[in-house]
Amino acid sequence: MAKTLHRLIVSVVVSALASIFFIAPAANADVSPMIVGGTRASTSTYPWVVYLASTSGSQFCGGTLTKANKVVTAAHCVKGRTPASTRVVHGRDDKQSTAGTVANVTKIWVHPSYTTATAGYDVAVLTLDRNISSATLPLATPQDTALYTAGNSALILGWGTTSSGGSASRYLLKANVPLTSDSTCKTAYSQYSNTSMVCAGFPQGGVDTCQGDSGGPLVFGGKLIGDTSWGRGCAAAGYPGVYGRIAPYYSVITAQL
Ligand code: 4AZ
Repeated sequence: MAKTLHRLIVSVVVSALASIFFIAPAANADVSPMIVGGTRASTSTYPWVVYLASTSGSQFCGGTLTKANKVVTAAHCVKGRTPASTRVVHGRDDKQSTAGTVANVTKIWVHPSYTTATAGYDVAVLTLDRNISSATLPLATPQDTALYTAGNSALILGWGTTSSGGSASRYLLKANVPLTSDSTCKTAYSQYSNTSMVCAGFPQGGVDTCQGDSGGPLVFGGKLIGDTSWGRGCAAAGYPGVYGRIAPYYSVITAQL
C-alpha cells in the first residue's frame, strides 16, 4: 500500500516536471511569432503557395499558383517591376535550401484600376516561363458569397516577418484567422471597401499576415478568396489584416489565366 502510494506520488511529480520542461516549450513554440502567431507548414501540403524573389533570390512577397504557368499575387508587390527582375519559387519551404523550382516571369499583368493597396484592386497575375507540375488553387467565383461569411476560419500562408517591423521567416508559416464582418473592418479602417477587400483577424489580435506575406493566399473552402494586401501594423488588437477580395475580380483574373 505504502509502495503504491509512493509510486503514485513519484509518477505525479515526474509528469508535473515533464509538463514544465517538455510540454511547456512545445506549447510556447506554438505561440511564438511566425507569420505572426503561426506555425511551420510544408509546400507539400500547400503545393500552390509560392514566393516571389529578386534575381539574387531575396524573397519579397507571396503568391498562389492558379494555373500551371500563372501566379496570382498583389499588385503592390509587382507594380513597377520588370518580368526580367522577378522570379517565382515553387516547392521550397526553407528559403535557405535549393528545393523546388525557380521560374522566370515573362509577363506581369496588374489590375488596370490599381493605384495603391488601400484603394483596392490590389491584384496581379504573373505568367511563368514554364508549366509547374503541381496542384493549383481555384479562385473564388462571384457565386461563392458563402465563403466570405464572417467567422469563417481562413488559412494564411507566407514567408514574411514574424512581427511588425521584425525579420522575415526562413520557413513557410501558416495560421488560421476568422474573417471579420464588413462593419468591424470599416470601424478599423475608413478605406475599407467590401467590394474589393475582405478582412481577417481575431478581435484581440495576435495572429496575422505581416510584411513580406503580401500577395500570398487567403484560403477558405478550398478556394483562393483573398490575397494579402495591407493593414495597420500586424496582429494588433482592433486592426485585422486586409486582403484583396478575389471573387469580384474572378472574370478579369480568369481572362489572364
Ligand atoms: C505588408 O506590408 C503587410 N497585417 C502585409 C499584411 C499586413 C500588413 C502589412 C496585414 O506586406
